[in-house]
Amino acid sequence: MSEVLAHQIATHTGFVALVDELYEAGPWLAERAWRERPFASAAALKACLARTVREASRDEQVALLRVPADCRNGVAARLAASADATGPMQASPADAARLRELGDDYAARFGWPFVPEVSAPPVREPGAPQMLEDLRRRLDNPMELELVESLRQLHRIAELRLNRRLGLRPLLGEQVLEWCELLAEHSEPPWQAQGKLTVTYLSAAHRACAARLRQWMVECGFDEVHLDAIGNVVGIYHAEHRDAPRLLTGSHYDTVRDAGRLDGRVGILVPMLGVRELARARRRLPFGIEVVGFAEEEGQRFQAAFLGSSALVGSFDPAWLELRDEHGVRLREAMIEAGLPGTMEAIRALRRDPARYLGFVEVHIEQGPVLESLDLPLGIVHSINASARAVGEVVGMAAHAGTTPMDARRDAACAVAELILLAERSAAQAPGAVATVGQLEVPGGSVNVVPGRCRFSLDVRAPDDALRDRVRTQIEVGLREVCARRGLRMELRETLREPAAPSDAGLQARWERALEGLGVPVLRMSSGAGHDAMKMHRLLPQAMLFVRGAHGGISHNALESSTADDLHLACQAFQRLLEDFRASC
Ligand code: HGY
Ligand code: MN
Ligand code: MN
Repeated sequence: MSEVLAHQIATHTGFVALVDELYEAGPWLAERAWRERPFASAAALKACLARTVREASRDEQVALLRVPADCRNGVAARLAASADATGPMQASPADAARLRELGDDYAARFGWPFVPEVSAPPVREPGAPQMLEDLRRRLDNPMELELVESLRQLHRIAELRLNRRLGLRPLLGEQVLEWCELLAEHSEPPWQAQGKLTVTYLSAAHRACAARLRQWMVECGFDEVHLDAIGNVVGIYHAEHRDAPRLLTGSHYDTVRDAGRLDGRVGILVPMLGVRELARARRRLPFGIEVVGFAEEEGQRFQAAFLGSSALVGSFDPAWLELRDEHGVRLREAMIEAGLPGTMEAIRALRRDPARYLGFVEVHIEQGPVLESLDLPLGIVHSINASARAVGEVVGMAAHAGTTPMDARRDAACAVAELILLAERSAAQAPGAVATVGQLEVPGGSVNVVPGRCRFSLDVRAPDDALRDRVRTQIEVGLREVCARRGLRMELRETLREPAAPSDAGLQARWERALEGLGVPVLRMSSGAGHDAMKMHRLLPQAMLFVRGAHGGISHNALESSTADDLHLACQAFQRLLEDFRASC
């Protein structure tokens, strides 16, 4: 903990004064948090204050959000408050008027003033248009969800005030966000023109991201940087002795369509900064560090996922080379067009020898609500859920929408509609399971034609393989019954089946020691999302570190975000993990 903070909170008087400066809460918050001392770090103090608010009464929480009664309009006061935290926000007279109008609507609907999301370096101050968009979005929130969101923003304002008070700048976290913003400049048409992010395997945008990652790795001081036969960007920082084992780490740089800017990328950039700090200090560890920017994890362009990490564990299926994308381009052709060999010989050569590695770690945004709901910046993954994906098609009979009686139809889309609700019901009845039909298409459909064909995707996940399989089977059997009853034909083709991947206990313990050293409360949690770590699990002991996401941890959505402070802690945790390995070498 910084000297300044330690001194400030050494006395009850100083502590109360600090908490009041951060939250303008009156004495109750400080009094309750004071009982929780000592605080191992600023992160521990922040987590304690946030938890104290979360455990307070609803009236106390709402009172925290209410600016002094004499403020004419919450937005104005919060604009002033945000100015206090991050500098004034510019607004045109029209925007300012609209902000006040929506701010009044907001206060009337929720009973407290709008607490805007304040931004901090490197993200530019969003300005009035962004605040108007946030206000409009949050005006639609259910009451209790908006209370949580508002309190989260209050904690963020308090965090920025504490940083200013202590002269703290989360510079490593800011660097990660800045790099994420720069990588997000590369997106595919038509998404780019809409200001949205889509980077699928080996597109021009994908290759531009690879080039940037390579350049940054060189600038960070990696000894070797190369693009491998799959398109993985590989950076190696040697140990004191070249033939020493290496720690393998990394994540993916491809994205889903209309993606967030952090998914995958954070897990490449955090370790890159770990190496940068070692190189700047001219330090060598008793082990090497190999950072991999996996080229493909999301399975968006071709109906196969984890192409990058599959190559490293030797499970790349040769049949994948013949897969075609929506334009009919084969995977092999896309590779060759991107300057890659496109041969199984080159791909097989990428398999890593497990004897040369200490294990695999991956840093990733949580992509879920748990850390934010517990006001924790980081979490340690104890297992990654099992998953199965499939694509399917139901075939009936196209017919005239106007002349075909309802009891004479063989409507493929109606069958898939039943499937969607069946999938939802099956998963909802199985604790921890999830099922999603994320893609739906009536090929060549017309407004006045009964759908004769309907294609769909199916994604089923669960904490263990048996539950995943039970839900998956239930859905498939149900769909067969629907098709039999409706006189339709169906086909279902599996495209992915990944077993649950329990994290290595030793690596988890290293992450735990890293968090304890930072004074961050340790939470072990499962991952509902799939990650390269679940593929690397086949070859090496693995464990992941999760970083809290903002906006309820939303992901695979442009709202995906995290704070420089949380990402800075992730960088510090990674550095401590390196030191933990060094101490045991
Ligand atoms: O789908 C997933 O869980 C990951 O984001 N690829
Ligand atoms: Mn993803
Ligand atoms: Mn991911």
